[in-house]
Amino acid sequence: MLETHSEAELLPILICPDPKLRKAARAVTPDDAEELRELIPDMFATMYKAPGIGLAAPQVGRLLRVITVDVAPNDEPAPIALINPEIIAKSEETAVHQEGCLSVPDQYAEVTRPARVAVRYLDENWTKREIEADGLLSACLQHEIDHLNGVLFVDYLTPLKRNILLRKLAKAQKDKK
Ligand code: K2U
Ligand code: ZN
Repeated sequence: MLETHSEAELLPILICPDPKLRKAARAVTPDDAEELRELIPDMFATMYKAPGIGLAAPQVGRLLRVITVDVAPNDEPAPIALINPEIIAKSEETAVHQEGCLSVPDQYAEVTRPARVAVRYLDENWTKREIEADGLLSACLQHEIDHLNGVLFVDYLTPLKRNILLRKLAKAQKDKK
């Protein structure tokens, strides 16, 4: 029987300092529709398995401007796929969140970002949407959109803190081998 739908598969997550994490991703075009039909479910499966509350395509080696988030407010799953997301407004007010990153495993640090953002994007049905976010969703959207521009949360730390964190990561990666 012809397989009409393939199960989502888990994708390998690139680990810092993989150079691909530092490249800017290109905008998605309608020509990418076919590839996205597989990539988006694969990104959700990979994100939930990690577990994570967000994932950006460059983290699984695809330099496309696509992110998936699910900050699961009060544990109700709330999966959102955002294609070509753009921050179109951000608050003056800032907020501090403890951030982690699936590409910087087991390292956490406080990051200060605008408290609220408005994001314009295309959803997986290519419908133009706009969301306003605060709290963890706001931090997560900014964190994932940073990934599309080759920016990692460690870039917001002081050079001293960043070096300590990246040295701990490198040691942990070596000890795993
Ligand atoms: O690597 C990623 O992009 C997933 C990030 C998402 C995140 C963004 C902002 C603040 C926290 C996390 C995480 O690794 S997902 C794991 C996680 C979940 C909740 C809090 C901290 C880390
Ligand atoms: Zn990340």
